[in-house]
Order: sequence, then C-alpha cells, then structure tokens
Amino acid sequence: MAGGEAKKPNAGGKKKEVKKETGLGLTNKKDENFGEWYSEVVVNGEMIEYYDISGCYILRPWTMSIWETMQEFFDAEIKKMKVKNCYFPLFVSSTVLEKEKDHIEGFAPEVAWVTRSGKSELEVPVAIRPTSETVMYPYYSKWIRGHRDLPLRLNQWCNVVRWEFSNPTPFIRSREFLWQEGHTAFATKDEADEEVLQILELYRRIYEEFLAIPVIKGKKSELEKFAGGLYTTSVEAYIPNTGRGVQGATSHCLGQNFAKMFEISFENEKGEKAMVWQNSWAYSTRTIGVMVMVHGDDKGLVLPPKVASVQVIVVPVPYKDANTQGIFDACTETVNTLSEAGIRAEADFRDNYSPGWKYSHWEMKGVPLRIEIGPKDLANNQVRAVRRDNSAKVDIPRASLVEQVKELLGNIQQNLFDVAKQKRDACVEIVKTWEEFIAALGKKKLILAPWCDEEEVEKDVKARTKGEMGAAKTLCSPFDQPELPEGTLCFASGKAAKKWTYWGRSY
Ligand code: 87F
Repeated sequence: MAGGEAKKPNAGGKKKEVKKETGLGLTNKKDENFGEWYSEVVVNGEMIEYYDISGCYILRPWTMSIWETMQEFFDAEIKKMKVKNCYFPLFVSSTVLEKEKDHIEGFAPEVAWVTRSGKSELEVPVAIRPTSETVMYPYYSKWIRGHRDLPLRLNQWCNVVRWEFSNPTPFIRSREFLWQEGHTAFATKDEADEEVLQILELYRRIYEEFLAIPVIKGKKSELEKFAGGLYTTSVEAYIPNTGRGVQGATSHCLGQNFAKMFEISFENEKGEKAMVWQNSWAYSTRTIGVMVMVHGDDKGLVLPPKVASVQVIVVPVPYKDANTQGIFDACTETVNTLSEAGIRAEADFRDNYSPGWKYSHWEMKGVPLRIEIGPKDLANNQVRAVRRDNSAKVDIPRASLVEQVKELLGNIQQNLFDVAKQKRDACVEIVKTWEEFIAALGKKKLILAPWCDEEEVEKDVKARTKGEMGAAKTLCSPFDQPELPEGTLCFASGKAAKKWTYWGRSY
C-alpha cells in the first residue's frame, strides 16, 4: 500500500511538510513534440531511468510488472503447446557465430565483443548474443538423432545485445533488451507451418487483448524477411503521431537452411536420413514502448487494466473538519474489498502530498481507475471513480463496488482498443498510383497498395523515397487480403499486381 499505514495525517502533532506542487505535469505535448513527450512520459511515469551508456535503460518495477504479466500469459500458452524453457549462455564463440556468415554479414556491425579480462587480452574474443541461432543449433544437431527426438521445442527468456548506431529510443530501439526466443525443429514442413501461425496468434493476443493495440498479421516481403529463413510472418502496429509502422513481433519458418548449416538431421521412420524443418519466433520489451506511444496522452502514461500492476488507486480526500479517520478507514476497506475480488488496488495515504498532487501523480503513471473518498462520499456510503482513459466520473455505492469496478475496468480496456483502432484505421489509405502513394506518405499514412511483389521494385521504392525521415518500405502483406480485381496494376512498377501490401516508414 503506498504510504503504508492508514493513519490520520499529523497524528503526532508535528506539522509535516507538504511537497511543492510543481514539476509534475509534462512540459511537452504529444501532438507537438512527440519524441520529447515520449522520453518525458517513460521517465516521469517511472518506467525507465536513463543510464550512462547510450542506448541502455533501467527498467523500473512499473515496467517489469507489465513485462511479467505478458510473460505469464505467453509462457503458459507455449507450455500448452509443449514448448519447454531452457537457458543457453550469453557468449558466442567467433567460430560458431561465423558459421552462418551469409546471414550474419549484414548484422556484423551490431555484434558486441568481449576482448579483454582485466588488463589482459583474451586469446579468443567472445561475442555477446544478438540472437541465439548459432548458440543453440550446434546442440540441436547433437540432441536430434531419430524421429522420436522430434519435435524439439525450446524457448528462452533472456536479454540480447545489438550495438545499434541509429538513434536509440527506450523500449523501441535499445542496445540491450529482454525478449523470449523460441527455436523449434520438426520432421515435416507442415508441422512447422502450423506452429508459425499458432505463435503469431499469441503475439496478436498480447497486443490486442493485453496491450489494447490493433495489429495486422501478415507476411514479410523477401527484402524484409529474416535473411536466414524461408519466410517471416509478423504482427505490425502503427503509431499515428509519427505515421510509422512498427514490427511488433516475428514468427519465422526457417525451412531447412540452418539444418543444412548445422547438420541437424534425423533418421525418419523409413530409416532414411532427413533434414529437420525449423522455426524461430520472438517478441521483446518493444511491446511496452508501442503501448506507451499508442495510449499515452498529455497527462502521461495510460495503462490498459490487464497489464497495469495497480488497476485502482484509492485516494483519501480529507477536508478540514471532516471525519478524517472515517475516510481513511473507508479507503482501507475499499482496497481490501477490491483486493479480495482479485482487483489490483492500492491506497495512497502519504500525508506529505495533497489529493490534487496525488491525482496528477497516478495519472502520470497511467493507473486506469482512481477512486476518491471524501466527506460527502463517506456520508452517502459511496465512492467516486474517475477513469484515466476519458476522465469520466461516476459515483459508486459501496454495496456494488466490486461489480461496478470490474465493469469499468473491462470498459476501459475495450475503449482503449476501440479508440486506438479508430485512430489507426483513420490513417489507412488505399492507393493505386505512384502519385497517390507519395501524397499519402507525405500525410504519414499507413498505405495499402497493390504490388507486383518484386524485390527490385521494393528497392526502387526505397531509393525513390529516401530522405531525412527515412525511406518507405513494405510492412507486410496482410493475411486478410482485400479483393484484387483482375487487371489491377502495381502502384510502383505498373506491372500486374500480385497482392495488397502495407507500406510506410517504420521504426
Ligand atoms: C543482429 C546481430 C546479429 C537480428 C541481429 O527474429 C544477428 C542478428 O540474426 C540477427 N539482428 N537478427 C535476426 C534475428 C532472427 C530471429 N532470431 C530468433 C528472430 C526471432 C528469434
């Protein structure tokens, strides 16, 4: 409980200092200076603290509890799918890392190396994992012998390091981040294909059901897929303020590329040697950054109830001659009643802050619902509830507290999703020609266009849209394809269009 014991303020007679009520609000507005607003929100909302190494951030408890809620869900779901957790070392030897030269090539500048211990140079430097294919697959080769060893489905929750040089952003692009990485091997491609989509559905649920963010499920282009794999599927989110798409999570079918590289083969039922089919999939703490960007407002964070570690904050509003102890007791009882019903509620009894300061503080931290209890509420045996998402106020009789709070939290969760979806949908623009495409890009739209699906054309679009803001690229071809009438032409090449694809600038 914030502030500890529910005691009447100044009970000891000594006058406590009431903190200055300044410096709580945000200095930047979301619509005016998005970048500065974002940094301010994650710091003032007590999610992140900046660190003295660029691109590295401290994840505070307010962040970790959100991560843990998603982790609990995802971990239980993959266990139902018979995925087992494991942990592989943080370090990679240069020999294995370079084994898959082809795909590592493009990533090489981001790999961080340990070259020294104390003052002496290591004989052989070791890399810090940027992802664990090369760490894990030599052991898959050892562990998989016969068809009875399959499927092999492992996952690990860990940190990875990618020494990025483009501008770091908390959660969205950091040099170290937390994720889960799943790595699975099957006897058949069909089994692998099926799992790719099962995992992608879990990622959709994390975004839509937990974080209240609409995402688009689809397939990445050849240019944008994971180069080491066969095909990549993803969930794509969109940030209306910047007009950028953001890859939310990826689920790859690796085909047999890594199996060949690492000699991961098995003896099938007919006694023949066969290569395994592999998948890999991941989501990271980037999810949390997307949540902040989509829902946050000029008062700070806005947390969806399903992931908020405090869903209801109870604030006593004592008044000069009022029955202060009575108000405090009502607050304690309210927290107890809600907690017993499984609602995450706390009271803020701190006596060195005014109620108004507390309102701003918990709004900054994004708590979905505030309950105020003052003399009038005490007299009427009610509480006043104030929603974080739309500031709506409602008086709730204490007799129906649990029911109504549950309903309100459900409504807030739904409303956050609905509003985010409306905003996203309002930014989708269907274009048919290059001129329309350029106009839509200038308006920061999420562009849906008929495309010939040729790599050279995507490269050409990138080159032609290169600028200060970054080039436009494909985000994904949605699985949910609108009808493509016969004779539709590619917006960029004028050739026959093969599919509808989302385009835009992205993170
Ligand atoms: C950076 C440095 C070295 C991304 C990197 O998406 C290697 C890489 O392989 C690298 N950045 N990637 C691709 C990661 C692919 C894949 N790995 C397992 C996933 C899901 C989890």
